[in-house]
Amino acid sequence: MITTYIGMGSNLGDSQKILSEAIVQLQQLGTVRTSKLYQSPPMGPQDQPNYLNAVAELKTELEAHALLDELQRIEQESGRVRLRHWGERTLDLDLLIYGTEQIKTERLTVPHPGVMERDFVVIPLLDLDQSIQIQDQPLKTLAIVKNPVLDVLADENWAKI
Ligand code: PH2
Ligand code: MG
Ligand code: MG
Repeated sequence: MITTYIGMGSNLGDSQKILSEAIVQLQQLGTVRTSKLYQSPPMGPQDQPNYLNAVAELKTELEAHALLDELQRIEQESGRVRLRHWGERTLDLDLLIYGTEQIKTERLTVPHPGVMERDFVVIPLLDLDQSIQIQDQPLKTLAIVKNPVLDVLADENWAKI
């Protein structure tokens, strides 16, 4: 069993419903715990709505690329719309961390590049495990943890229907 972390984002449609339904799908792949649910100003083009962001911890037997296939299937089945690079989308599922593995293939880079610069990823990761490290860097010591520009919308039970 590998402990993985999936970054979740949505800023089109009924984002909380879309993210909740994605959690139900992730539960088919293993055992899931959710972070709190956050609202976050857009990184990238500013003329797009705020995002809802969260992170799911998934304990799974799936190999990393098989997990990526499943995440892309869930994105597509949610009716994913992605309008532009860094732009608005109905559902984004990013494989952030896969155990302690470092993976670099054409399809997949893990740990996900940019994790450490994004408060909307780091803060929810810390909800799930205060001791998470990436390449020997404990996330809780990062400067962005001190001044996050995130609002908590709901506690970790947000996805329970
Ligand atoms: N995702 C993007 C682009 N910008 N900004 C925030 N706050 N949260 C996101 O999840 C996000 C973003 C493209 O995936
Ligand atoms: Mg993303
Ligand atoms: Mg993505």
